[in-house]
Amino acid sequence: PSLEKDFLPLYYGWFLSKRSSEHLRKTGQAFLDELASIKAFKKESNKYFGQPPEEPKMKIDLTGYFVKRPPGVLHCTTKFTDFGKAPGADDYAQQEIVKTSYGKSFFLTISALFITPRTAGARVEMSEQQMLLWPGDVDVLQPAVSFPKGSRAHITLGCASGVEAVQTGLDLLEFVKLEKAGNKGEEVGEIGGGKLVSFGNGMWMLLLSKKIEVRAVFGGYYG
Ligand code: ACK
Repeated sequence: PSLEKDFLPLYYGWFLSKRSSEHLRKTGQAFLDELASIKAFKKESNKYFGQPPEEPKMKIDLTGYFVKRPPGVLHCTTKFTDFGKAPGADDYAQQEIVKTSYGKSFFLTISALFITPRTAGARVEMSEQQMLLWPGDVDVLQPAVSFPKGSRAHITLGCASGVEAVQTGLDLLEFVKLEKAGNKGEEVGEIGGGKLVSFGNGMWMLLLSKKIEVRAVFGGYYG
């Protein structure tokens, strides 16, 4: 037994393989490109995505809009531990499943891509086994609204200027909140990859007709 307290990472999560990461980035970019050229999107992009009002018909560069992209390989955060300072960090790190899964390889399933005026991300659908690594205290929107376990699971693809990555999971919970309230959004049509749904307020989701499987290793990021 060590006399030192374990040094915890900034966050735990699944880190995509380089190949899967590149594939998902490309798929995300293709989605942004196609979305930007859709009539219904152009109609409101002006309002929510800062399209210059003097050029309402110009196609907005969404890839440029989500200018803050994660460096290196993409990841799906399970628990943000902030080097041990975050609430629940020790409890999470001490779980047997977290220790035994460390360094193990998984396949994650991505069921949808989404954007809001703040973030662009991919929705992750966990298996029951993967759900064991999901913390019990993160599927919450303040003030104190809880969602089914795993609702927040996502991969950040990009953030608008001035927006922090933590926002992507919160944005996904906003979609879940609408779904929970019975709001299925407005189906805009089929585009490459799936069904495009608009939820208003610049919130768009692409429900993938063929879910994407990515390879990922569970571990910690120390920065
Ligand atoms: O895109 P993400 O899931 O959102 O991955 C990054 C990662 O940790 C490094 O910043 C996530 N993150 C940052 N702060 C928090 C927080 N307070 N709660 C949950 N996740 C967070 C961020």
